[in-house]
Amino acid sequence: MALERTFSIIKPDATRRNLTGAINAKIEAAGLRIVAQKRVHMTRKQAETFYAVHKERPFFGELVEQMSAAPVVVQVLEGDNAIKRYRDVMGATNPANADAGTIRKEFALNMGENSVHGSDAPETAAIEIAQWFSGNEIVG
Ligand code: FUP
Repeated sequence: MALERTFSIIKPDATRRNLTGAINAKIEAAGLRIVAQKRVHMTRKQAETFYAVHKERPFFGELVEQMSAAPVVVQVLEGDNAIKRYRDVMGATNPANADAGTIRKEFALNMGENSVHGSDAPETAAIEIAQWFSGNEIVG
């Protein structure tokens, strides 16, 4: 199995409800190691850059608004097949479709306020990690 890194965000809806620890417990129980972590308040510009791939979608404005409305916790997670492993623990984008036991099933409020982000591919993981962490902030 390949040791990989993925990028994670604990989103404003979750930090507001004091769920950082509960979500980290699920991450660690899934065999992922939190090798970098910090709490930041995204600017609108940072949120727009982060979600640039969605800029033509109808939900873009609301997404940027939500992501910059309150602090988030950005993280780098490491483990075997970390990208897929984390996507599995996160559950489906719409919590109504998420499997039992997943973060989104247990904690997400709706499709927009769905508690966590996780990279979807190695290329995006590398770009997203580089947007938020310098090399010496990641300690495996
Ligand atoms: P995911 O990778 O599961 O976070 O989902 P996407 O990259 O497709 O979407 C990114 C974020 O956009 C979601 F977390 C929430 C928001 N979104 C909506 O608000 N409405 C949609 O129809 C799709 C996504």
